[in-house]
Amino acid sequence: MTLQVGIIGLPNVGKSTLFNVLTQAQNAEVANYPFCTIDPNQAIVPLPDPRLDKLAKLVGVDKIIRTTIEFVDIAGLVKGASRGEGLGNQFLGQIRNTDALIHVVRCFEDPNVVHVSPHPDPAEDIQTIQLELVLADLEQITNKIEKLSRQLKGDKTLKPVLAMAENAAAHLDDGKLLTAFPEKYNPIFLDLNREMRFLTAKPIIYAANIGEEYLSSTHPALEVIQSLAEQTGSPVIQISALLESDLNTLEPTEKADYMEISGIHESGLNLVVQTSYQVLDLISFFTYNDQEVRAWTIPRGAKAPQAAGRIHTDFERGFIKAEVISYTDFEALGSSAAAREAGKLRVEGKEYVVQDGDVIYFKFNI
Ligand SMILES: Nc1nc2c(ncn2[C@@H]2O[C@H](COP(=O)(O)OP(=O)(O)OP(=O)(O)O)[C@@H](O)[C@H]2O)c(=O)[nH]1
Ligand SMILES: [Mg+2]
Repeated sequence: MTLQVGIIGLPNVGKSTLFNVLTQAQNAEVANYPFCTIDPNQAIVPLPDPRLDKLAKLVGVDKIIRTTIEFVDIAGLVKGASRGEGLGNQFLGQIRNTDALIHVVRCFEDPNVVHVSPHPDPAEDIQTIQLELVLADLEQITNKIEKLSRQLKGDKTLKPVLAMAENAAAHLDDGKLLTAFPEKYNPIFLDLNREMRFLTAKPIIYAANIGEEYLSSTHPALEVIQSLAEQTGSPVIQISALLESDLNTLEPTEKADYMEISGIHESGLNLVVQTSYQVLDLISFFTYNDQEVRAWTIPRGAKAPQAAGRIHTDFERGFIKAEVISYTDFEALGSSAAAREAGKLRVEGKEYVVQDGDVIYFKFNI
């Protein structure tokens, strides 16, 4: 279950630069002209999680297997993309396959890097992109409504589905994102969304790409981005893609020194990956044996058998019980034997809702 996060935005806002930072590999072509990214660049990025490193030390193994997120660098969208402008349809199709979006907003001024309009205007730039996503969804749902209306003649049970589609279409027609749709948790809408994969129903992270001079403070544009983001409850992060990509060319100690001097507390990589994890509503649990420690990803709210099923489908079918130690207890006590002695090893059954950071040993029968 590797989830995919698409990096979107206008041309020349720093998407590929951010992507390169994420992968630490300079394999996406970065160039100072629009549409330099034609083929999607995909990268599997491990989720940094210091708990896992600590766990490896405690149990005395070297091998660490992290969970991953896949990032896709998508070419710049322009006004009219939903009508096919600037290879728009192809790019919108790539976005449809993702689970969440990072919307990169250009907040840096640089006369040497052309922008689609005379000056970057974060609010207007965001709306330009979002309008294209809304129009693309509207086209999809209009087709779906036509199809449903035909099918309804033979199958009356489709009536509530059609009503929901019409309701969502009216919402989109107002220029609004489906993440702000009041019925977004309605099971009928959720089914429709699973089938149609609406672009504007995906969680969004707004990434303000700022010049490094603003890194230790807050860029003035952040407020306006934040007020737009609030409408859908989306997180906003501040990054300096170019600076981070430059930092990656330094030795690790030099990099750490520079970050400290510049007042950068967390690398953009960590911020982007962790925020992605958060909007996807995922948590991690850990397993270990005498060779390795490993992190696994599950949706928040998943129960023990489902977690076991991530490791092997047989584990889910033959699930008997789970021996669970919370990460905090494991770290404090140092080993599973010590945790057991202190009464911190719990035996949990089928209904146990796995918590982020649980260290689990599954008992199963196959
Ligand atoms: N001054 C400055 N330049 C930046 C920054 N981020 C990116 N750039 C430059 O902007 C240019 C375009 O960056 P890309 O990352 O290729 O932009 P993109 O959004 O992927 O563009 P398309 O793929 O064409 O849509 C490059 O010359 C980058 O070096 C930044 O924070 N500050
Ligand atoms: Mg690019």
